[in-house]
Amino acid sequence: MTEPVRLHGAGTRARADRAAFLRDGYVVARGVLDPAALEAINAEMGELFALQLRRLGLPVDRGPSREAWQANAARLLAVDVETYINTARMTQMLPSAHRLMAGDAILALVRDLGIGFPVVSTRLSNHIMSEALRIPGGYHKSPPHQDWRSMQGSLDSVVLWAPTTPVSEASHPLQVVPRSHLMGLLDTVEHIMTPTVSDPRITEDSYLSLPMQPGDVVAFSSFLVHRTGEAGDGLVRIAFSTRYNNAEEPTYVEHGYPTPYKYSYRTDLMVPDFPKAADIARIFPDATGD
Ligand SMILES: O=C(O)CCC(=O)C(=O)O
Repeated sequence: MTEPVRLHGAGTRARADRAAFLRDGYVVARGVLDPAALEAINAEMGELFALQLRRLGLPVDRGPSREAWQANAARLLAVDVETYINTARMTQMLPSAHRLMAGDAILALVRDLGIGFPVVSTRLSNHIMSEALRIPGGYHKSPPHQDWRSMQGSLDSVVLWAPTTPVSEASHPLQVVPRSHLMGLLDTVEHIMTPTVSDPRITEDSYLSLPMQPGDVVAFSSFLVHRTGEAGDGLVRIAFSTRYNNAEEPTYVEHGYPTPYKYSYRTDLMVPDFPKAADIARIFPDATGD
């Protein structure tokens, strides 16, 4: 611990413990983010689900509780899986979430850990975890994995994971394998979501759950083995994650900044015959369709 760093509001925090990070592969930084900002993001995410429920003529539970948030999301999932998935994805597009996960507090933490020139590796992810929100046949809990395999960036790249709801041992905590980053890149087997680590040194009792409060952030090496905790308390657990490479790490510079990510789009019309001239005129009154 060295000198304090000014954070949100009038608060200060101790610098993140780089020695512990290098040794264990992760560090939990307490009170890094403003809980009020996280609460506001929960409300914005909830409003996305509410907009779709209203469109479908379905009721909307009010209030900031996890119960209401989950009930609304589950109601949408029950009637329209595709719209649920689109809406869950849309929660990753909120400017407020981007601002938070690329804000001064997060970047200060990343720099504390030795990332001299942080650059975003991957688009923001939101992990909405609840048995009640399980997508039929689709993605649910993350299996044991190392993020480096999908990032393939700088060797010192870090992942930041920040819950917007309280996380206990019983609410699908993030589980890490301390010191597993020291094993380097491990072998994998196929999995529906992401290649899963397969290594006899990683056993069930290797995992450590990380209970956290909104405002806490865990930063971990992209080589650290981690997964979603199995146990749930029946209520939704939400966490954003983001990943940073170090643009000045010598091997990353030497390799010429390669990226494994592909960003593409379709050009056929997803809603047939839309938009027509009348649709355009709803936004631009001067539009004539000529
Ligand atoms: O939120 C979770 O449970 C899993 C997150 C994760 O695996 C990741 O961010 O790589």
